[in-house]
Amino acid sequence: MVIIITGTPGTGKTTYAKQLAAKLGYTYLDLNEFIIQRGLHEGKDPLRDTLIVDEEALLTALLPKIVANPEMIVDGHLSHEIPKENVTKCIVIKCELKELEKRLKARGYSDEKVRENLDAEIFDTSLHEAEEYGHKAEIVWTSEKPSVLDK
Ligand code: DAT
Repeated sequence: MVIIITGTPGTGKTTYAKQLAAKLGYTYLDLNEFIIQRGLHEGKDPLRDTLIVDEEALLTALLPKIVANPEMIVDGHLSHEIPKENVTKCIVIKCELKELEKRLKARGYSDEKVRENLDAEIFDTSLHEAEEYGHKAEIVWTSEKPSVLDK
């Protein structure tokens, strides 16, 4: 079973993914680390302070690894770009906005980067992208779920 854990930065992907990997005895893969170690990016986008990822090269490097070890948890906000044929389960991690803002500020993110990530969370960007890639996403909240939402 290959489980992908996606969501806005700061929502709690890594915490959840590592706990799940330990519980299931699965291999944990940090997709950002993988991208950096293999040089699967074209540097940093100076405006957004994020890596410009070579998505085609990422899949070429990643898919054989997943096929070779199907008991894997893949943690990263790009993990939903893995084709659905190679994924058993897609989990989108979500977090209430005030709590997410606190977490992002605690990371020392600029106001702009905090805003950008809050917007991504408000618009459910990860969830929509995951669905666009054909994944049937399951949502996990790492904060108290906002009462007005029924997700
Ligand atoms: P991500 O991998 O999505 O960037 P993370 O796992 O690094 O997120 O967590 C971001 C911060 O939030 C970190 O300080 C730990 C905290 N956190 C994660 N899951 C949590 C939870 N279920 N309850 C409270 N805090 C949590």
